[in-house]
Amino acid sequence: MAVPSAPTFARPIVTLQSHILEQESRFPDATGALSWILSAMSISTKMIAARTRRARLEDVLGVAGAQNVQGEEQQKLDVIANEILLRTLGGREGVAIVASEENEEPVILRDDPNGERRYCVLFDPLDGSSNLDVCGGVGTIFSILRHDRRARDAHDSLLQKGTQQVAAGYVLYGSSTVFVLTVGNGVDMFVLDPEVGAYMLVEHGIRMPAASKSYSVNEGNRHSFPEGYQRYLDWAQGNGYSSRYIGSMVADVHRILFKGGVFMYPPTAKAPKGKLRLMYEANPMAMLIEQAGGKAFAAPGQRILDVQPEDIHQRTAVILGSADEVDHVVSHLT
Ligand code: AHM
Ligand code: MG
Repeated sequence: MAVPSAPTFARPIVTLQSHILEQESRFPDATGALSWILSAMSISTKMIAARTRRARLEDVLGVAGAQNVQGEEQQKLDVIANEILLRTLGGREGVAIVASEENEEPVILRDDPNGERRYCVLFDPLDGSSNLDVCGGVGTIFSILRHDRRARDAHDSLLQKGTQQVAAGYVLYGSSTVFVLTVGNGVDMFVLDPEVGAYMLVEHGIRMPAASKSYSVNEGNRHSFPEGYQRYLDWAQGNGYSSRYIGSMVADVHRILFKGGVFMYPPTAKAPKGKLRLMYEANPMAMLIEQAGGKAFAAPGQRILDVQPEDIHQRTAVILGSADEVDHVVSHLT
């Protein structure tokens, strides 16, 4: 009788949870705190994905009637997503401070100067939420920093350069729900299997294309961009570039991560320092893009990750994407 051969597993099934544990096991001194925080991001974003899918049915589209700290109207789902993240992260021992786009002040959860090593988590709970009413892609963006126990207060602990991030990621609630993560050694992508309720690893060590003739910017603002950006757009249009802009940073950056190109949000007359927030939009995206082989600048010679923040809600101009395409933009700005 023939002896059955051992089964071959061409491609092992790896969930986000098992991936996090595997990464943790590489660091013998790890306390497990970061893994618990990432697992909180996993469960929170599954809950937000579920609410997003049911938004029209539960009548939670539209505005909540309040304005956030940026003076922008909060969508009902912005508020729901923010609460989900605050409640989930609030239960994790390893979180010292959380800061959200939706809250003017950071929330101090645990601040024992002699306590365990803990982390700060900054997030935009539902970026691009004005796209929700039209079924457009929206996302959650997050950045994780070490809590500085010697810091005088929460702001002092939070105001660290992007280079200090220990992990960053986003979740895109699109035609599928994808979780893109870096813990500083490359970028991995997981897709939520809605039937199983788990994020499954689908791409490991993502490398973005070095070049692609595509730019992503709100060209309606073109006449109020600094001249260098206008010169770049003239050059790109004369050289056969395509324009792709959704108006949802997570969706636009996700496309660029896989297809290449450059995403920009320049200074405008309305937003002279740029519109996007440094600490929970630009920094996590810049870390992901650099980890995938791309570049991320705020201005010529100014890498986003090197900007010293002075305010947790500070805004910045953003130029990020394929290395060659970012170089083309920057070369027109000087
Ligand atoms: P939000 O955090 O209030 O949702 O705003 C951020 C969004 C980004 O997702 C997107 O890149 C940008 O605003 C779009 O702005 P505009 O409509 O000015 O092009
Ligand atoms: Mg946002």
